[in-house]
Amino acid sequence: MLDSLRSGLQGAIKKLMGSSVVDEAAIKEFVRDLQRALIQADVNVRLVLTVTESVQKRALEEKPLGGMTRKDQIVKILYEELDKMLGGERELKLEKGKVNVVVMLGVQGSGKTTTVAKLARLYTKKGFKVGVVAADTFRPGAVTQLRTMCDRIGVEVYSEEGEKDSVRVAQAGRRFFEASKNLILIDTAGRHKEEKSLLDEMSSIVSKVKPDLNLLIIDGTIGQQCYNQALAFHKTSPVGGIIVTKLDGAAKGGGALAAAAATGAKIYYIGTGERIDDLEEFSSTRFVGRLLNMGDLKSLLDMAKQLEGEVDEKRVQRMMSGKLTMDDFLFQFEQMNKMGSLKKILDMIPGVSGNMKAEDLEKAERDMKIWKSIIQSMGKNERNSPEMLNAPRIRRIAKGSGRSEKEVRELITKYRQTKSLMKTSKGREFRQMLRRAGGQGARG
Ligand SMILES: Nc1nc2c(ncn2[C@@H]2O[C@H](COP(=O)(O)OP(=O)(O)O)[C@@H](O)[C@H]2O)c(=O)[nH]1
Ligand SMILES: [Mg+2]
Repeated sequence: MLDSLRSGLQGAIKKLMGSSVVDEAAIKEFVRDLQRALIQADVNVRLVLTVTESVQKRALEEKPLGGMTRKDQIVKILYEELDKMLGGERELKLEKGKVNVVVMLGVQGSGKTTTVAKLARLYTKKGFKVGVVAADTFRPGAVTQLRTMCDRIGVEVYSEEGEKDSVRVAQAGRRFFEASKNLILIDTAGRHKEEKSLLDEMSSIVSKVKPDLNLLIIDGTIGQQCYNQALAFHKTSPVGGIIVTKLDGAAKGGGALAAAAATGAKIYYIGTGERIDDLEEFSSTRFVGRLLNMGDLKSLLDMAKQLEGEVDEKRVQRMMSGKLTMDDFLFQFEQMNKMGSLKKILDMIPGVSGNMKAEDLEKAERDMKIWKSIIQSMGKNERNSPEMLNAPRIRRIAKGSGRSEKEVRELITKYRQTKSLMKTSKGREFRQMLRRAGGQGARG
């Protein structure tokens, strides 16, 4: 799914990564490429402009975080803006302690009835007591369709033979299940060709039944129309969540983004087939990650977050004055390692390459574990003034940490090297890097 959008966005990123300088012209070109990709994928034009304008603004204004290049920073911004457009990471919150009433909104054929059955199945599995109300009173066979599916999964259905008033069925169904269920799903009709009367019917169901949540079911294959359709529903009955169906086919998928943006509601699930289990939880992080071809983008972002908040100023001051305790040493080494892992992640992004080799990284991680255990066996004085570490102390620490004396000596050697390195120009560079990682650099 979403192939055209994916290849468009990835093409834009690749080009950015390949450019020799990231100046205003390069950023603007990147933004134009993004616009083209999004528009080709059927994303609403207004929306495309909103998103790309904020990408451009931030890309021009924000300075990269420590350990990140300008290019990475821009990709990170794009990611964040797309994620924001999709409503971010939120889960559909239904509480078992109360009766949750959910009404389906959507035009005929969008997949409401199928989705009701899928949800009934999923939430039964999650331990909810689910009741389904068949309030599609118009289409012949609608009740049977729902019953057939729900019987198979053992979910009770409320329907009224001969009753033509869908609002009354919805109300009666709610009352019928209120005492025995904690999740009531109301399937509605979408019979009206003419949009206005459909919207009117939806809005009277919503005002009479007073559901906790209006779920908009949108057909992912209708592309550009998604935006207006979602907006029309949202105006009459505020949409609290979205499910995009039929994303298993050749859907362009841009419509899904558009529907979310039109309502400000989050896409909670996507339908990926006609069978009852073809319902996937929607994660915008994963979705955008897939679009941008960075399965591990999330880890990259987490890492950036960690780097942002981690350096404490006192420690940096102390280290800059040339003093170095064992704890500082370990801390510094950990920071370096983090940069290393960050590089590893950056390596996965097309066009970017870190220069840390995998073996180096593994060794560093191994060393760090060993050193940590050794340092933990030192007394406070020993940690603060490692010069006092003589042979008997080394023996004691080796014993206490379950490490060999050789390993303890190696650590001390590494510590001494680092300490003298801190006084050289390279050390200065490193201290600057630590400072940047501390966030000062990011803010200028
Ligand atoms: N491929 C695919 N088909 C779906 C999906 N959801 C629903 N459908 C099909 O779309 C058609 C209309 O679905 P239905 O639930 O009756 O829509 P309603 O009119 O809104 O109730 C049916 O043939 C469903 O099998 C989906 O996620 N993927
Ligand atoms: Mg139906």
